[in-house]
Amino acid sequence: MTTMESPAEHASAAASGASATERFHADKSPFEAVKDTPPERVDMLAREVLDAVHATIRKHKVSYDEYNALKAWLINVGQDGEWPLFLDVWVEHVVEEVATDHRQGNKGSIEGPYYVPDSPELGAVGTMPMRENEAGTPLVWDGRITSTDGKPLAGKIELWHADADGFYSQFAPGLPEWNLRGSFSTGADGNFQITTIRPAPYQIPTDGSCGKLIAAAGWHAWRPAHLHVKVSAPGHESLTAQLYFPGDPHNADDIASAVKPELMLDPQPRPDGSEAMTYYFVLDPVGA
Ligand code: MBD
Ligand code: FE
Repeated sequence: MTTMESPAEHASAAASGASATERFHADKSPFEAVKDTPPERVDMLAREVLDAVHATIRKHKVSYDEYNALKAWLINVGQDGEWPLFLDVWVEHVVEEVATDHRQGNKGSIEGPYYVPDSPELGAVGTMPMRENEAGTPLVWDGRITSTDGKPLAGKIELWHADADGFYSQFAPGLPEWNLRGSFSTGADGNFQITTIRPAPYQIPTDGSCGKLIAAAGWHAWRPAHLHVKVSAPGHESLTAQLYFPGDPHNADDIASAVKPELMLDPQPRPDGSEAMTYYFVLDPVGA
């Protein structure tokens, strides 16, 4: 036994929620991007959301006790820092669907709360930062970035994923800062080869407010195992996606509703115990 803290013992909803909330504020200036939104649109969106809430209350005769429980729960979501988790799990998938509806190239999926920019640059062929003896089946992934017309693209893949215990670096304690986070840049041939390990299925924190809703509603908290990517190339729309593994019991009932058939991988076992796979990305030219 070592005395090093294991994330499993010390990970908490409040700690990962606080990190995700802090990360969101550090990366984005969300109000700047919508500062020219006309009041008519704000009025319409706010009114229709409130109308839907009112209709639900009337339809189901929501009581004062239920209203007060909701009020307390919403306050707690903020205190736990779980707004990024709540929104990305239960809302973002529809925003992503609307935003990428026009694309001819690769299907996308939600970003989720655990992206961190500026991960270590590893070239076109490289191994993800990981601990010595990192647990999990080694994965060797050959791929290419092309445009919708088939032309290879010099671009960049940012990859981040959970470890074999389902923990993300920078959001669970005890992990090296950039563990299983890396950036890969392709040359003009668009080709890359990434070595990493298979992540575990991910259970969203059960000890915070999102977990409380899940338990109270009798839902489960699982996302299937997944790799997160952001793929970009000059003159092309950048792609945010997740890739999934066949046979995962939660591919069909992802709590975040973020699985699409086009995002399924096909890893093949190799004699040395690792797995090999290919997955190609197709990006849409800007303004196409
Ligand atoms: C995750 O790892 C994730 O990808 C999403 C969308 C929500 C919670 C945790
Ligand atoms: Fe994830």
